[in-house]
Amino acid sequence: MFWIPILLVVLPITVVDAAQRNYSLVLSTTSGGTGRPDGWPFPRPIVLTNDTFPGPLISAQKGDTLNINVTNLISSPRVRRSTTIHWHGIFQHRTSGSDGTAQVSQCPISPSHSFQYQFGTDGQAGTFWYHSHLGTQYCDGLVGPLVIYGESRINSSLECCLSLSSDPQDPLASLYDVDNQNTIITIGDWNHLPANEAFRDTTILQPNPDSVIINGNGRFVRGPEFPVTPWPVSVIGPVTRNLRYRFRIINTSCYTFFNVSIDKHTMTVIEADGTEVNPLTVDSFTIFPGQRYSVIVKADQPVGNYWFRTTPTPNITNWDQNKDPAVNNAIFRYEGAPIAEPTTTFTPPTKTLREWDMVPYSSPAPPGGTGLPDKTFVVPINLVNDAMGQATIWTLGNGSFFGTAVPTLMQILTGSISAQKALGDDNVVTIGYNESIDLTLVNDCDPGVPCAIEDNHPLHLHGHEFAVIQAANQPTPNYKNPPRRDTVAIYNGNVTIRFNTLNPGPWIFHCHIDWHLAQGMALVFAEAPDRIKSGPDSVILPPGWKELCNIYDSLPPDQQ
Ligand SMILES: [Cu+2]
Repeated sequence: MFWIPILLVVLPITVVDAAQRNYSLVLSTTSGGTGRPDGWPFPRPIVLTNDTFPGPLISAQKGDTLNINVTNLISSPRVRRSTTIHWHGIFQHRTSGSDGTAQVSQCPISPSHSFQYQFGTDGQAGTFWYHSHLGTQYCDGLVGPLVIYGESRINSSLECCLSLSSDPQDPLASLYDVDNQNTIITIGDWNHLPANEAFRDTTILQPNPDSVIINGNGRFVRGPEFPVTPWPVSVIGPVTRNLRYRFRIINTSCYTFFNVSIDKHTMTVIEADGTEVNPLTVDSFTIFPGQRYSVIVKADQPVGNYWFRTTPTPNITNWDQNKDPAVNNAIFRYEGAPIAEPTTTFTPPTKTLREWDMVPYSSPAPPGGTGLPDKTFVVPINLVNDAMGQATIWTLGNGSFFGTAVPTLMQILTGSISAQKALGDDNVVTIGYNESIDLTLVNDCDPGVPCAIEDNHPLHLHGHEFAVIQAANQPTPNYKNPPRRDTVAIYNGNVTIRFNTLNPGPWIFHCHIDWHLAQGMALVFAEAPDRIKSGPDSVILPPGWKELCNIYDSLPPDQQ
């Protein structure tokens, strides 16, 4: 018998400080013939970030600080000229001034001006995104992915990290081989008119989108009026046979939700909205605006092309998918497959993700605990008309929120919103420190019949993740190990969520259908206002934050 010497492998453990990650984003608008991501023959202006739509990947390692300089060179008069950028899902502890929400956490960045967002990522890791939070400007293209990878990559340069095959610090890393820039998928909807023109008639609830855009590209329905040559559709991959891919999927839509599936492949869900979950294998899932999922897909089918399907609701194009399946979908391509469109057909799913089946991988108890909450708010959603009958207005809770001339954060810092402030007609709700809060979200659907499409609202809370104690249509509440996320859909049923108030700041809670937000479907929690002003949780403002308002307020309306 041979004795095999045991080789002791000692892994080096390096403790390093979190890095400062510096980014520069320059915003501009397309001109000429480039503004047609779906082949529609009439170009329109698109807001570009560093000359691309969607914007470039911003990535960091867990614990890093991000310093993101935004320069506003948006010049088209057909889109909103000023801007803000929100970092969706980032808690912004002590940095609510960098949350990027117009008239809540800052005044907008005026044309030809810059502002640097500065925020830590604390213990967060996962899939996030960024988008304009001024008016309906993100519908004009200001969207992009933001990914925070695990801490073991801290020593590496960014170039190195993006080519790493997987994240060794991720507790679920053994489940996948590839997780990089090419496995991030943004799915959005698109209008052939700029947002302000598409939604000029505010008596409608929202404009209908014209096409589905995957990673910035899609195909408009060709018809007899516009016989353009087939527009190229996005390609996911090429994937290498037998490797396992972590796809990070982000819904950047202004209205549309999608049923996602890949012909002949299953998907194992491991993350929702920045929280890893116990792996759950499904063959389709629904993703609402603002939400993210990480799914692992094993390339275990014969080399070829398969449809990556993102079936939209509403049915944007009234399109028979058998006629031109490239409408709405992307190509999932294997290495070695011909450069051709797939011929695979749709198989109805047998296992669709149910939101309440997701269990957080670590710390499964809800923020705020498993017992009774300190406070419960019933938050009804209603549709009303304005006094003149000239606009539809949504209410969330006791009223609507349209922003105030002085941002909520500035009002708190100057003392005009105190801890004692009662809920007023401005729809700002003061909440205390270290409370567990349940929100019962009550939809506006007619009883006894399925909700209308526009009555399904993905609601997003800034500054927090929350537990979904009872998802829409979930038979019984789960106080023990409910899913945690930052955007939840009221979808054919009421929803109860729970969060705790350990993050002082003004946090907007709003519908992520951007058209509904523009029509007032929002409220603002002024969380522990006294602690925003002073003490260990007090806000640290980026340079130039206060000056934003003076510059913006002096602009003529067409520059705002
Ligand atoms: Cu809504």
